[in-house]
Amino acid sequence: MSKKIFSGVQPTGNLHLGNYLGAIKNFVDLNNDKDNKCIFCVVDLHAITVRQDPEKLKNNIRETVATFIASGIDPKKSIIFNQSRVAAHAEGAWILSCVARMGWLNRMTQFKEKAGKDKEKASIGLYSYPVLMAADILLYDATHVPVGDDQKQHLELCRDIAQKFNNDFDVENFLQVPEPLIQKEFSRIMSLKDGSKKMSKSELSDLSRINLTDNKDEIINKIKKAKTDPLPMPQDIKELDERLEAKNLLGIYSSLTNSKLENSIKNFSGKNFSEFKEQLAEELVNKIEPISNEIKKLLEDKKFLDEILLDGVEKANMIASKKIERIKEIVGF
Ligand code: AQP
Repeated sequence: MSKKIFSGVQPTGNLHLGNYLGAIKNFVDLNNDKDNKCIFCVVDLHAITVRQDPEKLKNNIRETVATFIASGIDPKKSIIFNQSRVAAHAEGAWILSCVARMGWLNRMTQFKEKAGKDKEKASIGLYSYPVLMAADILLYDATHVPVGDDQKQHLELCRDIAQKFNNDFDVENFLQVPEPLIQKEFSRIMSLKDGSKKMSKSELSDLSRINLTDNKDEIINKIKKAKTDPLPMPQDIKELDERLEAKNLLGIYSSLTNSKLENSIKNFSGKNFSEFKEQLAEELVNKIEPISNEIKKLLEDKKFLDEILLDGVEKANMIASKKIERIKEIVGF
């Protein structure tokens, strides 16, 4: 069955292995299926929910496009564009924010995590972020949304908003209720320094993540320094509940080698971490180094990247502007 795919990545710099294994790798597979219509959005409106340096943001937008292409997304097959240049996203977010309920947003755990203790000082945008995300998806009638596990709750909210809009305005099936595409295994990659925290762009320590722009030496060094525990490698999957760092590293290894976690455990059972880490670093270098080199090469050709965005903006605008016009008519504008 042909799928309409929509997903976004924030241009907040430091795109990392978690973004790759949790989302971008999946984008590439979907892009390669000729039956799918894919739209990949650089969500710059989302990025400014926390303070961004305007000059860095410009570069990060290009770097995100370069990362998509270097990872294997073909801009001839998929639409790649940045959100701020398609006005329907901001307009749609406002209208849907009048449909979404405070109680729904109050349950969003990502806001609680990102706002931290000082909620009063968080931007309103950070709070209403999931409503903008719903507009992004619903404007394109997306049937499937590939995301990492951390976005599952936001996608459920998007489904609730679509259903409430359709009910409130008595327009059955007008907004397509999308299905999440979350990988069954390894959908949340954790920090290399703390197996209980997700790998993240905004974590201060660069040693906590493998950036997609890291070179071979950086990758090897980060894996050498990755936190483990004093025991030998686990022998049984049950041990992993208590050994979060081992679980994360074995998960990364399994995802990279397309193997079952149980098989990876069997391969390294009882061995020293150092032996496993060598193999893991080798797999990572094989996967990430070519992407990193390609990103750097693409970034030298800003014109090429800007043209891809321009072309994508035009195509996205054609779809989104029609949908927002219908939405406006339905609400009575
Ligand atoms: N650690 C992760 N494991 C698996 N998937 C992940 N994703 C992000 N981190 C992990 C997925 O990557 C896609 C793009 O994410 P994003 O850049 O739009 O936003 P994010 O989830 O807020 O990313 P970060 O790294 O966590 O950024 P900060 O530090 O700013 O909060 C999404 O599909 C996401 O699920």
